[in-house]
Parts: sequence; C-alpha cells; structure tokens
Amino acid sequence: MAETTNTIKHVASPLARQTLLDGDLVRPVAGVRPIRLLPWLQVVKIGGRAIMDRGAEAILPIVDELRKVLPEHRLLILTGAGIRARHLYGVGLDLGLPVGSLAPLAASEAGQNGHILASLLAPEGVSYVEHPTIASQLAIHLAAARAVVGSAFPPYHHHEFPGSRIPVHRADTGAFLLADALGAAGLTIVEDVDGVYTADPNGAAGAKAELLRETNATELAKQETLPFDRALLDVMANARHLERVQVVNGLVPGRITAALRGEHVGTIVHTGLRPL
Ligand code: GWN
Ligand code: ATP
Repeated sequence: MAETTNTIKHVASPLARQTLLDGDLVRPVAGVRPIRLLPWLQVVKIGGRAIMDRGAEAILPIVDELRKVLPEHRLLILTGAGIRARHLYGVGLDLGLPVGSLAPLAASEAGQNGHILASLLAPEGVSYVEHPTIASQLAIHLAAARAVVGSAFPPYHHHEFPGSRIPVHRADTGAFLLADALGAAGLTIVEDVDGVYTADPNGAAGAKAELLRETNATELAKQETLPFDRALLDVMANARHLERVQVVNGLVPGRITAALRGEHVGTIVHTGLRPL
C-alpha cells in the first residue's frame, strides 16, 4: 500500500482565516473601488408604461433619436415592463402567487419591449441581447455594434425579496445595478414627465407638484411618490461608480440626446457615492 502524504495546499489569501462578517477585518481587502469594466458606456433605460405602452407615437421618435446619437455614444438600451406586467400582477395576486413567481413573469414583459425596440433599430446593427450575454459578452457585442438592447429587469426570479407582494426590484433598479456594476459613464432614465416632481404631476395633487431640477437619493426617500422604483434609492445609497442619474422626458424630442451629451434637461439625482 502506497504511503499517504499530506498534500493539502495552503492557499495564501488575506481573507482565508477570518469571518466575512467583521467589517474591520474585511475593509482593508474589500474597501477598494472596483474597476470600471465599460467606462465609455452610456446606459439608457426606456420606460415600459411611460414610453413603450404608448406605441408608435412615442416609440418611433425615440428610435429616430437613438439612431442619430449612435455615432456619438455606445449604448446599452434597457427596457422596462408596462401594462402587461401590471395585468400579470393582478391575475397572479388574485391567485395568491408569491412574489418570486411574479417577478419573472413581469420581467418577461421588459424583455418583450426590448425585442420590439431592437427590431426597430436592427437596420443600425442593433440587436436584443439576453441577460447571460449582458453578463458575460457585452464588450464583444458593443465592439461589433454601437448599441445593444436588453431587459432592464434584474433576474432575481425566485430570489426576489419577500417584503412586498409586488417585486421591489424592477426595471429602474435593474438598470442602475447594471450601469453601476459596469462602471458606465452614465445612466439616463427616460420617462413621460419632465423629471422628478415634489408629487406625482399626474396625481390628485398634480397642480401643486414642482419639478426638482437637482436632488439626491436621501431627499427623495422622504417623498411619497416617485417616477421610479423605490428600491432604486437604496441601491443608489451604495453606488460604487455612478455619482448621478438623470431622469428625462422622452416624449420631448431632443431631451435624450441632450442628456447623453451631459446637458441638464431633466432631474439630476445624486447618488450616495462617497470617496473610498
Ligand atoms: O426571454 O423576453 O433573460 O434576456 O427574468 O429570465 O423571466 O430569460 O425565465 O436569457 O434568462 O422573457 O426565460 O425570462 O425578458 O429574463 O431571455 O427572449 O430564464 O432573450 O432566456 O434572466 O429575454 O427573458 O424575463 O430578459 O427580463 O430568451 Mo425575455 Mo427576461 Mo429572452 Mo431575457 Mo426572465 Mo433569458 Mo432571463 Mo428567463
Ligand atoms: P416601467 O418601466 O417600470 O414600466 P415607467 O418608467 O414606464 O415604469 P412609471 O412607472 O409609469 O414609469 O412612472 C412614471 C410616472 O410616475 C409618471 O407618468 C408620473 O405620473 C408618475 N409619478 C409618480 N410620482 C412622481 C413624481 N414624484 N415625479 C414625477 N412623476 C411621478
């Protein structure tokens, strides 16, 4: 019988012998700003209900605008879910489905909207790319085309947080998570209103609502209504790259173009990004 020797390898690692729960021990190793994977990328989130549900009247001018900015920017265009997801929530909630079952159903509408937008931009070489492609092959796709389209919904599926019956991580949160993780140059959230107001401009108190030109995630947390997912505020508080996002009205021609050029044409929301 062969003599057995102890061949266990000791892998040198600064985190090998300590708990990951002790912030003081982890910080020297993990408290470094991550690299920017795609620093030249502009992410544009197109509203599902706000834009896509309006059909040709709203979509075609935006397609035209996006087509014209392609020579200037490389884009990841992400679409939200709209009325079909709201119908799904209604049916699913009525049947008692858990939030983890509703999340992927709603997400699939965000994907459908992306497929629609990508078809219209296909003559410019733009395609819909799947979530796994966004995760691991975005760079090569953006080397081949000026822009790609994807679903803005995050793929939490059955891992969606159970605090609410409606999924809390929806398209705006998904778009921010991606843009920040990629270290993108910017995120523009395209809505059907001029930006973030002090109250819903289309709601009961709409007449008194005032447009906020510039604000931050902490201030917005005090507001009752927002034009984006509330969970986005929590994610913004922990941003690693994005210092701001701009919310613009995509129904006004030229606003998306101006925002991508760094002009202030909507509401700038500052995140909680702090120097490390
Ligand atoms: O189906 O339109 O990606 O890009 O959250 O998962 O529910 O899936 O469950 O690569 O993985 O419906 O099939 O669908 O929108 O999300 O996609 O056409 O596993 O390309 O198969 O993370 O597109 O889809 O809905 O985004 O948001 O096959 Mo769709 Mo969405 Mo396609 Mo995607 Mo989900 Mo995949 Mo996924 Mo599922
Ligand atoms: P999704 O992509 O998830 O479908 P969306 O981007 O299409 O979402 P909505 O959920 O429709 O956007 O949100 C936009 C709407 O939010 C506006 O039309 C406006 O009526 C409403 N809204 C609510 N509160 C505010 C606020 N404080 N400021 C601006 N708009 C608000």
